Amino acid sequence: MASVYIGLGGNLDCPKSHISQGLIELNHLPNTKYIICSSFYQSKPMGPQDQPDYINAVAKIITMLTPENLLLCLQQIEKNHQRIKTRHWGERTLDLDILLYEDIQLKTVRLTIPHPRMHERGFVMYPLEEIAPHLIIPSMGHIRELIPHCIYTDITKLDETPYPISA
Ligand code: ROI
Repeated sequence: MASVYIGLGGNLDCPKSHISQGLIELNHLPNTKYIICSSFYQSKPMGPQDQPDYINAVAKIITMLTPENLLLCLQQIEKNHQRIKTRHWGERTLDLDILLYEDIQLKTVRLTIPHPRMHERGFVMYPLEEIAPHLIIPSMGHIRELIPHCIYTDITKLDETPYPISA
């Protein structure tokens, strides 16, 4: 089984429920088990500012799916949430990104792991640090050392977590 960290985010139609529901769908993927999720974090949009604030979280799963197959599954979950591409860096109901897959480094046309811009994004790095404070990110370094260099840091940790997943 591979340990994988997934970034979840959204800013339309009650994003907290989309994220909570997304976790349940992750847990239902073949040969995949949900392990833990961070609290919710709220942040200003990176990209056009005339859109609602984002809610983000990071989850850890374990899976036997390959990175490519996992990506296809995540795209299907996004579709289940009526995710429609409106404009570049525009609003969305649910966005799911593979951040890390074990300590694999991979670059194909469809997929780059580790996620190439994760280290800049406070809305990824803060929730990731919450659930993996000792993580070392391949080719980037220790999470604690990367966080002070984040660019997008206008982020608030909410006193709420996604609703729990029962076994
Ligand atoms: N901005 C924030 N704050 N959070 C996101 O998850 C997010 N996702 C995106 C873009 C549009 C780049 N901006 C974001 O895909």
